Amino acid sequence: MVRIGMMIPRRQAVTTVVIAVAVAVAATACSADSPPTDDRGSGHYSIAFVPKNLGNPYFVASATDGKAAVEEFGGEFQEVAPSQPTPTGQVPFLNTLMQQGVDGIAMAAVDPKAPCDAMNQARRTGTKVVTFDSDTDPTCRDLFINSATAEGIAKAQVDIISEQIGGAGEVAIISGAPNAPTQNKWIDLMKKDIAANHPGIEVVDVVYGNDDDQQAYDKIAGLVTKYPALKGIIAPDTVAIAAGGRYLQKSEHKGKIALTGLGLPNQMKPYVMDGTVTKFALWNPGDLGYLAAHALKALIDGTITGKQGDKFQAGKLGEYEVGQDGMVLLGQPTLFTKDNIGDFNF
Ligand code: RAM
Repeated sequence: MVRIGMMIPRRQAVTTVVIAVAVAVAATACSADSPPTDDRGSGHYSIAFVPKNLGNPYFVASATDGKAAVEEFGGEFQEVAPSQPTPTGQVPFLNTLMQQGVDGIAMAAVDPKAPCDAMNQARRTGTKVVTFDSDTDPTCRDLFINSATAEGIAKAQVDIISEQIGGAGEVAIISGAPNAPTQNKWIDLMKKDIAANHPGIEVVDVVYGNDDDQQAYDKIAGLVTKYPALKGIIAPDTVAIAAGGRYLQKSEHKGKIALTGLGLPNQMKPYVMDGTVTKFALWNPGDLGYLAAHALKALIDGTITGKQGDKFQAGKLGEYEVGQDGMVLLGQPTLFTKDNIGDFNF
């Protein structure tokens, strides 16, 4: 990965973002907590989370545990994000955070490239930047805090749908934002796995609900109408799988069209308990936020630089090591069924 060690003068950095300030003022209005002042180096860590958008329960869980981590090590936490996950929507928020001079930013990227200039500008002024959940180009961040391997996530979903439809039939995919880098990687890997190992399955469509419950619901209704022979839906998106559960639960297709993907156990419990959904996967998004906060602390402290082999302590989660391309892996996805879903609360 590329490291940018050179600092630019603070005044120059401020000049660079002057155009963004008007937008940035509006951006801070969405902040959950009051913004920190420029206190870098004061030893009390001002850390900002920038999810894809506000209001997604998945990122609420990440921010809750991220905030807990920041407070554990005596820092100040804020969360800012656009209301919609559009490719450039995060940029003004990043510019504002750079202007505030926060110590660290943890961002879930909506687009692999659109926020890169803003991220690298912030890094040049001394802010540590990690991506979590969804990565950008590796040259734009110090670390990527990844939930699980893309291969493992993709295979888990394909195996479940194949098992549920008896290895044959039409399947559609519904994701979140069309540009979302990590989700697009999972979709690509799922398609390749299906083509190579499940010749009886045909992926008939890929649609996007934009991380919005109603849009996802409408897209799923559209898929069911458009493909009368549809046997299964894969939703690698917590918003879309919950909308799918809600749609199928009340429809004549309940129990006939299989639905799986990545979901929050708390949202999916009703659909699993009544048999609308039988199996899906996810990791703990709270732990992901907690790990991202601790990774930022280690970068800010200078105990790690982000190179492969760097090790750091992540509070209650224990020790983590930086892998290839500056990636830190949380763990493996968990599979949820009627038998274990009651054991989880997120
Ligand atoms: C949604 C978001 C998030 C993704 C999960 C699985 O909540 O799009 O980025 O990782 O689903």
